[in-house]
Amino acid sequence: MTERRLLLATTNPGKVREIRASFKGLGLRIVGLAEVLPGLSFRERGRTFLENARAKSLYYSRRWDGLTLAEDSGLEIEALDRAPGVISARFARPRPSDERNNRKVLRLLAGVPAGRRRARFVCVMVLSERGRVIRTFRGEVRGTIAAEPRGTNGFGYDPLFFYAPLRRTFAELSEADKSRVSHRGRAARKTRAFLEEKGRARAVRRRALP
Ligand code: ITT
Repeated sequence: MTERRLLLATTNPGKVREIRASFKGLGLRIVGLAEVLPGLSFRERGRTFLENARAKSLYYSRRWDGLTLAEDSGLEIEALDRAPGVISARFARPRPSDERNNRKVLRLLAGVPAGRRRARFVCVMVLSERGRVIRTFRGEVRGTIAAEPRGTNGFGYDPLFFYAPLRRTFAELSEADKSRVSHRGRAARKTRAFLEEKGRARAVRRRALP
């Protein structure tokens, strides 16, 4: 029996680490873009996480014969009218980096009091196969933007994202603890449950074959 493969269609190593951990033991071989579609890149143009995640997932799934999972995610800050949102990765143009993006957030929030620094992370995952969307999954988590970066784990805006129930920024959490509460962890668990169900249905169909 051939092992079923799932393409994790993201160029972000932080996402790859977290999603791989969430899918451990799932019984699918998880492959990355560099392995099966080297050299391809997708440019995001959508206005919502869903639009971007769908377009990304379909772009790669049309070029490869198997399950494809892409996700679009980002940080929405209430006091900034939900910026950076879909441009989270590219916020500090023209040369964005995690550090510059974080500095820009702090600059824009200078003088904004603790009570008005509410934010949320959003993650939309889209599972597709051969150019067709199979299902979408969403996760989000609420927090506040800290006055200064804290912690060295994770990636992106994690050092600024303060999660009150654990009294830590996401960059102060272990990967496992972050995953239990994060937008990506939540979306990944829904995706995993769906894939497990789909795997069971597939096994039943196989057994029913004459
Ligand atoms: P792909 O499109 O290749 O997946 P990307 O990093 O460009 O990689 P996005 O367009 O979805 O992906 O941008 C997501 C950005 O949102 C990411 O680069 C971070 O800046 C931020 N972000 C998302 N999830 C995060 C998390 O768990 N912790 C910190 N920052 C996060």
